[in-house]
Amino acid sequence: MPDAQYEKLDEVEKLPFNYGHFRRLLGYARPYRRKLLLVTAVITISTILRLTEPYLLRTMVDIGITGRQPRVITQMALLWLLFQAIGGLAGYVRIRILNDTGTGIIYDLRRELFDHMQWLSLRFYDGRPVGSMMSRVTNDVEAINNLINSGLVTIVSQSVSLIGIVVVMFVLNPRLAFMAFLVVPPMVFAIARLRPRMETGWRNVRKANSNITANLNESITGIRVSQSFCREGENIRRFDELNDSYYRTFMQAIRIEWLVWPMADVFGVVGTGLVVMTGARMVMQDVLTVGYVLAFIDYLWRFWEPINAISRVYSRVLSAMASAERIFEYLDTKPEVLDSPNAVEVDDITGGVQFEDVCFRYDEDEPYVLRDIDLTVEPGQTIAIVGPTGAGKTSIINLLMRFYDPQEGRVLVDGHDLRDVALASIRRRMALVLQESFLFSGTIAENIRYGSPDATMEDVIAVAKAVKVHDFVAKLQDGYEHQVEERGGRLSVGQRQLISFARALLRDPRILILDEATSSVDTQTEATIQEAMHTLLRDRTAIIIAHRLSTIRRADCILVIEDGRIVERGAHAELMASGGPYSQLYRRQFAAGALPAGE
Ligand code: M5T
Ligand code: MG
Repeated sequence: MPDAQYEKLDEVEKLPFNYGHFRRLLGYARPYRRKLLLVTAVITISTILRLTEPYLLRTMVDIGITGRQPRVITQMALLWLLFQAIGGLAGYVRIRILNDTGTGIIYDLRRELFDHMQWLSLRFYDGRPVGSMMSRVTNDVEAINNLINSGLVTIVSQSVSLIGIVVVMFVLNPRLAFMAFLVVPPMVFAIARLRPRMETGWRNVRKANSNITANLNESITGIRVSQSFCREGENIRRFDELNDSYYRTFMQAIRIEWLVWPMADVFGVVGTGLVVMTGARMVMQDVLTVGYVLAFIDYLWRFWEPINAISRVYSRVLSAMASAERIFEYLDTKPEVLDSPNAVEVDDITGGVQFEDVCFRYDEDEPYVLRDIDLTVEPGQTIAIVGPTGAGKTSIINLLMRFYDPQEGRVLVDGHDLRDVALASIRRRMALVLQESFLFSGTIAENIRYGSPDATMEDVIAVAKAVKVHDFVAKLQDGYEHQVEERGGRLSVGQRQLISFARALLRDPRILILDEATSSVDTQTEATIQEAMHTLLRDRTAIIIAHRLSTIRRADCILVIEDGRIVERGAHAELMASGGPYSQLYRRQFAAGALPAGE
């Protein structure tokens, strides 16, 4: 497990706040703007109503109590009750709507991200830990929801409340208000100074989080190997490191908030102190009544509530921005392999395949894995590719499926350069059995039908019989309805291979590509499949990669690949006669007894 695959934590740097990302984030709130507006309005109204409370209090004290008017006291109490009730109702509406929009936003974002990722090219997936990709679709999306959902509403409603309070305070008494707000500018300045740290802090939290998921995914997938090599202790140690790194990054990010709260309190207390002093003096000079000053101080306390709420949301904004950055990075990755704007739809293909001087490497700064590959396969022919491990056999298939584009040369099907045709229209007529077979959770029948959802059960059984997996399935208690777990966990590797094989055949492809399709199947079963292959491969172009030479003897042409080049080609008999690499390979296997007697 190379540590390089984990995301590196950032150093604090002073970047300008990314308004582009912020605006784009707000875009996700657009579909819900009516609802969000409604919530904001409801909250604003209830906040404004609550703002009258100190005034009710003042009236009660100055007119009701001091002026001995019990009616005023009752009136004020009733009004107060009414406003509380409205506040309660507003709370209900708020929670309901916010839950609704929140889940909606998560839904939208996940969907967009998943849709996009489905189309991304293999090069994107190469070398990115699965868990870290998963983390973006799960955790990062949540963080964004958090912001849009509660954050946005808080910002808007609290700002309204803030403005309301400020206005009321100035109307009540400009001099006191001025005293109270004297502390605001230094506070804003202090928070602005802390922003880069907060930003980096939250970005690191997201990264640490993603590293944990990446490690988790790998640990779970590889548990069999880990246990067999007694690596549990080491795995725990590595996980601890990542877990600890999350702990530390989170504490680092949140620590800044610890600074912000007491700081806000100190500023608040200083401001209030100034007001109390000035207010008391004004009462003694008979400029103001006691109720007035009390109401004013009450407003002042309330003034800090939105300030606190907004600065709390501010850190949520920064955290969501870190997530947004990560999500947008994926959304902005263009699929490399993409239909060109004037791509031709191909109705049907006959199955001719051509490679013209193809050179290919997986990465710009890595050596070529395929060099000057030139080959022509006539429709209906069977071509076999043999060669040592790592020679480039699978890479040829990767190009033929257009999982990647070659750096030089062209890959053609029926004379069409793959880059000029609508990819789906060609892939629809091709079927591939991968070297590592992959089953999806679902029944065996669903897995066989994966690429041909309209196929009948008879068709499914027919292909299963052809690849000799029917007898096995029939013996299962629930037959074709047998649930295979994720990745086919409860089937043998050979059984998985055969089911994948059946899946490919059911598509009735014009071009069938088998990458070691029967390498894990016993020689007896393989031999029987061989017989069936005769009929299976009739009228189809087939490209077969196999290590067992018995599988490929009958091919029309055999290509021997070594180190990314075709070093020999021809029919079995020719190649045997020429005494080149193929014949040596064949003899070695024969000597090792890999061939059934009589072959
Ligand atoms: C050929 C490299 C690999 C090897 C060479 C699939 C893949 C391969 N490689 C990458 O760098 N990235 C990839 O995603 O390419 O590999 P191959 O074509 O898979 O070899 P093969 O199919 O002939 O080998 P095998 O073992 O399946 O018989 O150098 O590192
Ligand atoms: Mg391979």
